Amino acid sequence: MIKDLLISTEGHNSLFEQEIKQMDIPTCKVFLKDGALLPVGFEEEGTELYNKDTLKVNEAFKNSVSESGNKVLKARATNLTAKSGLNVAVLFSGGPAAGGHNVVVGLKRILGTNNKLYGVKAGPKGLLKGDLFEISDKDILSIANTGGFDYLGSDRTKIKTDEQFSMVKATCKKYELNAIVVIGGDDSNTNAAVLAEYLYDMGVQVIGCPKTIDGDLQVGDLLPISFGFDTATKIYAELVGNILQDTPSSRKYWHFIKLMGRSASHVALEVALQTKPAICLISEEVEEKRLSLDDIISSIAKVVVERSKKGINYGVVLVPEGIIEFIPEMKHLVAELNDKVAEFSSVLANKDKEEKREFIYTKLTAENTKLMASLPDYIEDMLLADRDSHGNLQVSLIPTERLIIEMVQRKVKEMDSSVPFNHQQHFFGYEGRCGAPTLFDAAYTYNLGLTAGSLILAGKTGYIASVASFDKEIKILGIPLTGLLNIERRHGHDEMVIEKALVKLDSPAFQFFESRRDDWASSDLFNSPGPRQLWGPSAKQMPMTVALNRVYSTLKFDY
Ligand code: FBP
Repeated sequence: MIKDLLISTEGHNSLFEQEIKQMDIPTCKVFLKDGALLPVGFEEEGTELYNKDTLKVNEAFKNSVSESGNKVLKARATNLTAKSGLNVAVLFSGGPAAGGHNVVVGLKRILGTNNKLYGVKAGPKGLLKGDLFEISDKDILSIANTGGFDYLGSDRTKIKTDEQFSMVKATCKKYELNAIVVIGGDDSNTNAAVLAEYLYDMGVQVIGCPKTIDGDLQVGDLLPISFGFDTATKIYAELVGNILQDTPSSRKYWHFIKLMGRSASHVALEVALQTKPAICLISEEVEEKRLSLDDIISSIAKVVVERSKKGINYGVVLVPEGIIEFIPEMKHLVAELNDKVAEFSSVLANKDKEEKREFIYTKLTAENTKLMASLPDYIEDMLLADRDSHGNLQVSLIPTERLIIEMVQRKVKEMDSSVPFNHQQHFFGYEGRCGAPTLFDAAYTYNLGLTAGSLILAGKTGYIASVASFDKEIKILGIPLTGLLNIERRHGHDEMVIEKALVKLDSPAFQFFESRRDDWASSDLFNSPGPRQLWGPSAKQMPMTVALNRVYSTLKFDY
């Protein structure tokens, strides 16, 4: 009997998965009429987007801007009459984030039975290769509320060459596509903006959906957070809470925990608010206050020594994954390395690690050569590793936590050699990306799917779907992608990309953290938030940073 039960749970069918696939997903009222699900129409919301490079962007994206005028759209209360005969493709792009499957579920349901939804296999690469399949109603039942991107797969291909554009056009023709939905982060939605412009003449609509656990795809009240952030931070907060609980139990270790989040420190800040560790570094603060590596190390060592005087020889330090690029001296080095790695990519490709280092020393300024040579080999090698196809340094591969531990150890010894400093290092990253979505992410993503599908049925192109105002009267929005583009340096030259939203030091979330962190450092005030819940007391809790920054009066979301 038990053996049969165990066999029946094989293939994504644990008792938990059986239950969540059946779970009702909270749905925004605007999509419901007499209990039936209906697409919404759109009207102008009243905001026109403008930023520092708008004029240049408007010039490069003439079609999209002439359509949208860079004006934000909001759902109209009246529902659209259903369309039929459309062929829509959906793809995941970039790193996985919990809830992606529910976007597909929402899309499929809102498009209805008279339109076809195609899944693109393995991300943008699949779009180039024309690797699509039709999504059935049965598939949808098996993926609802499940984690991961495994139903379609994903990749990080940037679509930019003429050859790639021709391949996309060929795919559109082959499947007679009317629309493409790109589910991705800042780089992937840059892809979506470019595709919308390029496919405009063919009449193929392109709509983006905001995904990334990093939480750095945000547009104030219009797009408070990307999906996947809530699930990832709740998973990390559970693990960090468990480690915090271990520290006064075993009383012997300092734990240095690197948390994923390529650039911005939203993940680290959220986890800190949820758990209250002794120390949490915030990359944006390091950059703005121009803290050197030595300043950071000294501040950590000081806390270690002072806690030791009180008999507390343990603690937790949260380190944001991307901090290395925010330390001013390292930022200069990385910027120069990015240019040189792009310029000499073919030469570097044929060299081993040691040869790469020797070669690059000859190409850097004297100051950067000195800094590079002072770093341990394991950091140097990772700084020279290949960038991803969007030109990003692969910070998840850089063991920053190890570097910090080694330097803190030396500093503590210098300050007071009697202080014990035993340490452990961790990296929480991949374990947060594919867990089953929290109720927040499950609802958010399903409604994003309904929004993206409605934008398509309303004939819109070049927008990113958004769900906002989580505290009351959820708003359904379409934000023009061109309004989010800025010029940044990538691969050694200027490119139009969606700017990453970083932690602001004048934001309510950072300021609350700043007001509490000294107390968290001097005595144990940590808490353990426990496992994420789909039902139970904390099921309806939204990210704390979102509630603080959007100045909500509640932590509970409401559909
Ligand atoms: P996205 O921006 O594509 O969502 O990916 C974010 C991320 O999870 C980062 O936090 C991390 O640095 C990176 O992906 C790791 O990438 P990879 O999966 O290529 O190792």
